[in-house]
Amino acid sequence: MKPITLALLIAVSAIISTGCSSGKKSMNTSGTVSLKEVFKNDFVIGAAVNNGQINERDSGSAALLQTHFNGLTPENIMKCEIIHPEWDRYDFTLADKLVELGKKYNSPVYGHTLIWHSQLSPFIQKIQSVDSFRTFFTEHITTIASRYDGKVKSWDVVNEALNEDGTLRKSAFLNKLGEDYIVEAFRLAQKAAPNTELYYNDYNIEQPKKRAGAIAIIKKIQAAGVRIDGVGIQGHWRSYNVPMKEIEESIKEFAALGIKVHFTELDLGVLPNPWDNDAADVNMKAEYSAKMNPYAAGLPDSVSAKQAQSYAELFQLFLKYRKDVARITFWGVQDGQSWLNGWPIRGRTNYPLLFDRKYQPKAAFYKVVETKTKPADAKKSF
Ligand code: 9MR
Repeated sequence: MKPITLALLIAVSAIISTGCSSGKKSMNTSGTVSLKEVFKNDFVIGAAVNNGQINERDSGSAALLQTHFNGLTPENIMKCEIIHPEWDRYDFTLADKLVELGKKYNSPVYGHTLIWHSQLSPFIQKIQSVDSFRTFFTEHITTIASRYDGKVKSWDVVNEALNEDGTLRKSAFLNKLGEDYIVEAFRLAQKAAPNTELYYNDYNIEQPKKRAGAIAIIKKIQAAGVRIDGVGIQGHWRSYNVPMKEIEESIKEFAALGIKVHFTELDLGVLPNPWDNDAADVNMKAEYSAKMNPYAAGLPDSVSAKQAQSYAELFQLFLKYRKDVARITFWGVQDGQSWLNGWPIRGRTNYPLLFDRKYQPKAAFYKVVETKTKPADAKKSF
């Protein structure tokens, strides 16, 4: 599509979606279409926030966060290495700031994450005995979950415990505590945070084998009489390669367990993947080459349009299952912030989100809005 055609399309869809009566209800006071307003009867629209956004050093993001989003997830600052840097030292500075920001923006905070094999503090590697490890595990969960009970909406209690084949990932937790560590983590979180929702969170759990592993985990927690309120399907997929059938099946199967489904880290990257898969393992790395960074000078309209179509199809599915889907959180606010600019190859220019580097809504933004305000048009491809 020529730039002028895309610009026209965006302008027209903006006029249409703000001009129709349902569109008007979806506008905020400044007349902008607002995602959180558009989907307010369907699900929470969240965003992951980084240090600059939490410290309010990024005015462009601050405006978008307040206009479009009604859920905040810390991209990094509640992870072990930041919040619990040493055995007997916690640093709640940024987490407390985030809670304050949530109040200011009227956006609940979705805590991420209590137990994860990655981004652990260095002291944990040095713990030798099982007893000491159990003490760390118990105190880590209890201290953090109790401090924020009633202040955060939820916790990803355990993050990414599964391998692709549905078996449990080898981690310090599995190694030291055995496979019951997941149920134990939820038991401790439940005790420390009775007013906080508790989720299991992972990537690729829409895929059949890994999904079966997640279902087994959830059933085990439930069979132990321990509370689990939801599952987080991360959603790091690739534009025009979104596993729609598996996602639909997953929503049905997870909802049948009596828990809510959250899409917790949504982004649809547009760059080639060296292994041609949808992994999100932060340890996977590949070499830079210009061929692997094809859109450094800008996103071609054709790619932008395909991405918009993928987002629209996804949101149509989310709306179909709006009773079961509680939240859609994007993994970042605008393209420049995304982890996908640095993973799995450093120094690339990716475009996975709904807002561009200048904080402007992209074609995907308008297509997503249309799924609600003009569903018939959203179905048409560009
Ligand atoms: O987006 C996060 C990035 O800034 C960090 O460097 C990375 C390191 O662990 O973690 C990223 O977030 C991950 C999330 O916490 C869990 N699921 C996969 C996400 C992308 O790697």
